[in-house]
Amino acid sequence: MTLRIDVITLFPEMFGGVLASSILGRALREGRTEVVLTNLRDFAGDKRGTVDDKPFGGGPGMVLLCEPLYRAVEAVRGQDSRRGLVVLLTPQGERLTQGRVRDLAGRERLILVCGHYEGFDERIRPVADLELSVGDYVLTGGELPAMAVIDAVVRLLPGVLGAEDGTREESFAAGLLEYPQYTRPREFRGMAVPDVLLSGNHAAIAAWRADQAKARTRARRRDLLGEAPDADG
Ligand code: 4GY
Repeated sequence: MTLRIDVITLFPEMFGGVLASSILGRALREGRTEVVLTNLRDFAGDKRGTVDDKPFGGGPGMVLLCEPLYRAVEAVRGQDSRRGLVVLLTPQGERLTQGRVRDLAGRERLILVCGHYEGFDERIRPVADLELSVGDYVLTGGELPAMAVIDAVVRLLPGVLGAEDGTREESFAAGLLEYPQYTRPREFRGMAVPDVLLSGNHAAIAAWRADQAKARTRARRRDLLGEAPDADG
C-alpha cells in the first residue's frame, strides 16, 4: 500500500511548487505516494472563516482555535480507513532526525498539522500522536517544516531514488556525514581533485571515502559520533 500524507494548513498554496518539482513531483506523478492538502479555513465555525483569537490573559498575537483544528483532523481521518499518525509541527517537538524519518516512511498514513501565527491553544496538543521540530528556530508556520518532513520521507519510499542514492542514505544511517565528492574538471581555480579518485583503485577509493567521512564528522559533528560536541555547540 502506498503512503498517504495529509496536510492540514491555512496555506495550502505554499505546497504547490514543492510538490510539483523534482524528485517529489515525480514520486507523486508516479503514484509512489499521495499528498492530500486540507485547508483549515474550511473548518471555521463562522462564515468569516475565523480560526484564531486573542490569547486569554492578554499578550501579543493571535492563537489558533481548538474547534476548527479538531474538526479538520476528524474529517481528514474519516476520508480513509487507515488511522494515520497525527504529527504537529512545532519548535517544542522532538527534533527531527533521519531515524525518525525512516520510522515515518514505514507507516501507512501521516496527518501533518501546521500551526500558524503566534501559537496554538494548548488543548490542541492532545490531538497529536507526535510533535516534531525541524530545528531550534521559529518560523511563521508549520508549513515549511511539513514540507521538510514530506521531502525527507518521500525520498525513502521504494522506487523514488535510484539504487545509488540508497547507499547515500545508509552513510547517514551509519551516523556519519558524507565524504567529499568531485566531478569535472580535474582542476578548478587551483583546486585539484584528490589523486586517489582518479586512480581507478576501488579499494583505495572506498578506504579514502570512509576515512574522509569519519574525519569530517569528527571535525564538524562530533555529537554524531557519540562524543561531546566542541565549543561551538
Ligand atoms: N522550528 N519546527 C517549527 C516552527 C512555527 C506558531 C506553531 C519548527 O517545526 N515547526 O517554527 N513552527 C510555529 C509558529 C504556531 C508553529
